[in-house]
Order: sequence, then structure tokens, then C-alpha cells
Amino acid sequence: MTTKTEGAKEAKGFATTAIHEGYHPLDQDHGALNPPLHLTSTYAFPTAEEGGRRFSGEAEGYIYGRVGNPTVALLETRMAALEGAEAALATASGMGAITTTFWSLVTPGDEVVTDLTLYGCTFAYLTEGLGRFGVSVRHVDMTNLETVEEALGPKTRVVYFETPANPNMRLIDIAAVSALVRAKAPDAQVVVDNTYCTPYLQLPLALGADIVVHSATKYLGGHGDLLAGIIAGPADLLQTFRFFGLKDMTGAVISPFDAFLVLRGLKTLELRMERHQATARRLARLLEGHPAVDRVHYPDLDSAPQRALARRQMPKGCGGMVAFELNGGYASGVAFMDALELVTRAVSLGDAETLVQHPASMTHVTYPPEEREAHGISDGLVRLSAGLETPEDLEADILRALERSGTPGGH
Ligand code: 7XF
Repeated sequence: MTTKTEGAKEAKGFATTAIHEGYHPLDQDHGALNPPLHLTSTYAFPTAEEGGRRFSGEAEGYIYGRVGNPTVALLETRMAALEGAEAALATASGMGAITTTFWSLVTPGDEVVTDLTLYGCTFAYLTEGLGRFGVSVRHVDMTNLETVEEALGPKTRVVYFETPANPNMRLIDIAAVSALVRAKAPDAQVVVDNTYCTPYLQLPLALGADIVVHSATKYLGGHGDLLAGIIAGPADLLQTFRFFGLKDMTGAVISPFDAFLVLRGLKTLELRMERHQATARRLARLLEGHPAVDRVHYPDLDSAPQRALARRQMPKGCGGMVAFELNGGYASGVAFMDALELVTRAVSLGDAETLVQHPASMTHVTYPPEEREAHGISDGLVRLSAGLETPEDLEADILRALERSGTPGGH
């Protein structure tokens, strides 16, 4: 009989890892195909002395749900394998992953260097949150390496960015920025939010980054039924994140049930990402060719300014997100959204349902209005998360909405 430990020597393909890593049914008492869901907040110690030894770190074993759970541990093992990381830590949400990372790393006087465009709550946390505790944040155009170099210094502790960025799809060169940080600010950690791509499309650690964070609420979960986050990186750092950042600073602990659902989502991640991005590419081309549309942001289009970087950094494709601006700006954007019948008006992304939202008034409303444009979030920008529906039905809905919205050129 082959057990998981004997069979797991050579590196496996992405989907095999996403389905099998860390669990073998025949290693369990009942041979259950699916990993068990351990709904427990605490664990019995065989003796008082053993309990003490676990607390002091002399003995291995579960102590309490805020520091570990077997179902959550399997998700962490699987995500570490998929990201090519030594270790991973699951959290209650993407914001839980981001805040746990920062609270573990920074102290007053430290500096954070970040890109101009970030998810709205990440922006709010860095500026309103960390700023109150003596950590300064420098927003620079990270598509320009000279600007990044100028911003780095002896106080830089974290270099943080999303690529593709939410919501405007700008790309940051992970390898180039990581090499620059190694040379100019060796004490800094490069942290990449890999939510838009997932490890199926992009592996930041292999390109030189130190840590990856995710909103697992999105593609990793994949069904719009949970909130979760992931951090992946070096084992020693992640140990601190678990026993200080997560345990003492944020308490942003994932529910074992949500960890179970993310594990289920991972089984179909490769299939779903292929379908999401095939549809996104198709919709991006449809929009680009439509007279009512002013600009489409999708890095795989022939016209995309960062196409060469996209090919290098995301060789399997650019994912399922598309952003665009209609000729009539904000008014046309909302009229278009209201005219949609199949595509759902909702924030979030990576679900089976195609979702559309208006960043300036929704996900990125946390930016001061006068600064939003400078951060690449125009008032007319509409963001679409391509779902898994029949692509022809989505195309028909979008074309109909463009016609009905009275957008200039929409007839
Ligand atoms: O705490 P969450 O699981 O919602 O994740 C926060 C988060 C972190 N990084 C990126 C790139 C994200 O997009 C998100 C969440 N974004 C959603 C959105 O843009 O629609 C949140 C809805 S307000």
C-alpha cells in the first residue's frame, strides 16, 4: 500500500498538488476520501505536564484553536506547496492576512514602500491605520524602478504591492523590484498580494519576493460563500506571524469550516482559472472593439502597454479580471451597470457569477476623492470579474446593456 509519505517524493503538477497534497485517505481510520472537518476550539491534554510542555514548545501537539487546527493545517500545507513556500498561515480574511503580516513586521519609525494602486481597505489600513502608530507609508509609482530605488532606505521594512493591481490591472515587475530591494534595502521584506492571479498563474516567491498574501475569499475559495486569507513565506517568519501576529495582535483566525470550504475550492482551482481567464480575454476583446468603450485594461490584449511583462510574469495567462472606461465616464458606467440583467452588480471577485462594480464609489471609496485619480482609479472605471457562465450569454448581456445605457457610440 502506498501512503502519502512514500508517494510524495517527486514534485507533482499543480492540480495534483491542489487535490492531494498533505492528505491520503488510507492514512485515516475510515479511509475517508475527503479530509475531516475538525470543528473544535480546544484540545484535551493527556496529562497536565504534557499540556505545559506544549505551551512551552517542548512538545508538539494542538493547544487551542487560535494557534492551530488540523483542517486549517491541511489548508496551510496545501497552500505552501502551491506557492512554493516553506510554510503558510490561514487567516479569517484577506485583511486578516495583510494586517497579521504588517503587525508582525513593523515597529514605530519603520517605513513601508508601496505602489500607487491598492485595494481600498489595504490603502486605508496603511495610511489611516499604520500611520497612527508611527509607521510611515510612501506611495510611489512602482512601475518605474527609479522611483522605487529612490524610495528605499535604511528604514524600509516592507515593500508591498499587488500585481495585477485592484482595480486597474497595472502590473509590477516582481523580479526587478525584489532584486532592487535585496541590493538597496536588504532588511526589507517584499510582500506581494497574489489574490488576482492565485499560484496557478503567478508565483511571486519564485520571482524573488519574500511573502505572498491572499484574499482566499476570491478565487481560492471560488464560490462566494466564505471569507478567508492566506500568508505564505519562510517558516521562521511564519512562526512569528502565527505565535505573535495572529495569536496576539489580530486574532484573525479562520473558522475550520471555512478552511474546509477553501480546500474544496482548491480542487477545481486550475479548471476554474482557465475558464475565468478565457472568458475575461473574450470579454476584454469584445469591449475593446466596441465604439461605446474608451479604454480596456487587460494585460493580455495586443494593445496592452505591459504585455511583455505580463507574458514573462504570468506565462499561463492574465486571470479573470477586466477593467474598462466607457466614453461617457461615470454616468455611462452606472447606466451600463444598471442595464445588466445576467451580470450581477456586486463587489468581490473570483466567484462563479460574473460580477461588476464601480471602484470609485465602492471598493476604493476609502481613497480621498481628490487623490483617487492620481492613484489610477478614475471616476468612470468599471471593474468586471469574469465568472463561469456560458460566455455567449455574458457577451449578449453586455452588448445589450451597452446599447440600453445610452452610452455614446452604444448603438
Ligand atoms: O478581507 P478580504 O478577504 O475581503 O480581502 C481583502 C483583499 C485583499 N487584497 C485584494 C487584492 C482584494 O481584492 C481584497 C478584497 N477585495 C474585494 C473587492 O475588491 O471586491 C473586497 C470587496 S469590498
